[in-house]
Amino acid sequence: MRNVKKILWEALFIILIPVYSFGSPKIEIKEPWVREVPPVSPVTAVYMVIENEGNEDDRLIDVSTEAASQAEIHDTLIDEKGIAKMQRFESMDIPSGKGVELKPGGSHVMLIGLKKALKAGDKIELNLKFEKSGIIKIQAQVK
Ligand SMILES: [Cu+2]
Repeated sequence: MRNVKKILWEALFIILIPVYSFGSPKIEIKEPWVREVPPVSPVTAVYMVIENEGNEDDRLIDVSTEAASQAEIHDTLIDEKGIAKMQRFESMDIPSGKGVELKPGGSHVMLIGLKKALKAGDKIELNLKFEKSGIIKIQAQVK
């Protein structure tokens, strides 16, 4: 009897594992926008809310755009003197059920080497590459 119970429990376990491990992130990008900068500025920042309604974490691993020669993932950190400094990261975690807000004074996508001046109202296209969700194309408005 003991053995039968054990086998039943094991069978149940084997059935349940695939059900519970079948998770996936569900990424949605909300309110993307680009900061308008003077035409002489070669850099600007892109902000947005990255939501993950899925049941698995994801990670932003790359950003590219035709509008700039380089796009980097940055965060703003306060150093020991209280001065805000930007730091580059190779990736950004997008936890399941939470998501991340990229906002002024915090994390952002830095565009370096703007190919043309961006005026308020212009739109640029960005490719956000996620570890599990793949590439998501978005349009961000300059404002
Ligand atoms: Cu930056």
